[in-house]
Amino acid sequence: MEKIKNFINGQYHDPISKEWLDNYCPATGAIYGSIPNSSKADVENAYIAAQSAFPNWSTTSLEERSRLLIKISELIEVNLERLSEAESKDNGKPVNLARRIDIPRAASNFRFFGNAITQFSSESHESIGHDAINYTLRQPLGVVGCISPWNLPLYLFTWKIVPALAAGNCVIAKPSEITPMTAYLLGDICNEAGLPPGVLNVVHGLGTTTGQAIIEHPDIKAISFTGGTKTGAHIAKVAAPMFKKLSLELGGKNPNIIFGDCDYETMLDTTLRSSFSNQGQICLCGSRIFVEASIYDRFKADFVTKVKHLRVGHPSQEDSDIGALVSEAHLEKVMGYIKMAAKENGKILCGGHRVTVKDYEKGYYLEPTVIEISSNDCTINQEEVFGPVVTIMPFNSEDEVVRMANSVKYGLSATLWTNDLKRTMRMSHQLEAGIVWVNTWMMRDLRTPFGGTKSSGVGREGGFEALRFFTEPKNVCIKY
Ligand code: TXE
Repeated sequence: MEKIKNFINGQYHDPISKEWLDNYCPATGAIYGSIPNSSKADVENAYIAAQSAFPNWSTTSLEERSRLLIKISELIEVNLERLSEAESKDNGKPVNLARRIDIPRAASNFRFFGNAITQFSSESHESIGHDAINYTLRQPLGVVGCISPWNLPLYLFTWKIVPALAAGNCVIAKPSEITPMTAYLLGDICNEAGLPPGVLNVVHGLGTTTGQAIIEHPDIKAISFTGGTKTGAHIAKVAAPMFKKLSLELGGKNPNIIFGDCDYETMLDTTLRSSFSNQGQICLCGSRIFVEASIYDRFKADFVTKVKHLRVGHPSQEDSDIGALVSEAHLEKVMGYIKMAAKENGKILCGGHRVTVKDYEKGYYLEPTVIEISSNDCTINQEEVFGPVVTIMPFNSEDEVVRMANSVKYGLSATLWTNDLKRTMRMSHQLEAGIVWVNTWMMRDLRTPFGGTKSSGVGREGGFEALRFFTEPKNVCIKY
């Protein structure tokens, strides 16, 4: 049994309450470890450590901060295999996905922001005619809170903590209680790299206990959160009276819009990925597929054939395309949506059932599922399912598909398949989304702004946007 501990002031600690939670392996359904359910007292200890580390860390030179972050990046790469296996076991994702995407991206996050901070500059404005000059300081906020979800555990955990650290803040971070393992392992890596104690503190536990203690803490200056829309709304409500800075990256219900003039084979392969990567548990997945009527029947036949060939299997097997969903509760929630879609006249073209994987009968496996629908208003097209489930329906005109694409409460990403430049330009303006991909999906350049509109969140992460979020601009006006 693996016992996870809190990482506070550079050391591992049991929770003060001695309260532990079970940690499940999604591939087997078995308990394989325990994690602290940290209380307010643990968060307070983390705060004291972070607050004590802040004066030195915030005045550490940019070169030294950069060196340390890049060193951590290198150590993540050294530990690639160990971290990939841990991520796969904890989350249920295929190990080959963790090895190709999750862990390399965590390393990239450290390298990218380690470099970006040395390029981050502020502005100056000369007030001509008034003999004055203004310049803007970009000061770190102090102690900040980072709360991350279970779908891309180390990838999103580091996406939050690294810009905060690069900008000179000290961090209290909480990974999801469902996938705590790689954030736990990161503590040792930070120590090996020489990150000073207290600069990064990791507390584990339930959102309603540990997470709540972080968001309620009066001296934690900002919260960077990725998770469900409902939790995001709750955090906004709790944080508002304390005027905490908030960055909220929430759910998505993203359209994947396919026109007849697209590069068909590339579109088909990418659509398979954008539908089912990570068991469909990525906020950017294109779960609503709209296909121009002229190619609808062809697409439907080809897509369903490809989906039927996807291999659901134990995540440690290299040839598994689809691993296990993250938890039993989540599996049931996703299956509930499939049942509801069928009730609302959705036609299940393939999938729809729990899969029994030999020797791992209690694992949380689900067939990749394609549902044909006739209206964008049905529940499965309006609510975030967050599983290996997509809908398809035809459209007849650009206006009609833009209207349907925008007719949801979410606005995270949209994907467009067309070779018509004018249409691309028009629709990129019209689609209500923080990110529009044209003829590709999930191509990420870490310099670009990342985040959503409407119920998909507030604020942007990525590049200098993240460094701006984690700093306070202060204008200094000097009359000479
Ligand atoms: O998320 P929660 P859940 C969506 C997806 C999923 C749904 C719910 O649709 O089905 O959200 O997932 C912490 N104060 N996404 O319930 O609860 C929690 O401990 C402070 C989209 O797992 O939002 C975890 O660390 N923190 C998403 C984190 O919030 C609290 C990724 C996210 O958990 C808290 C995941 C509280 N009161 C789910 N309550 C995306 N945008 O990528 C919970 N938490």
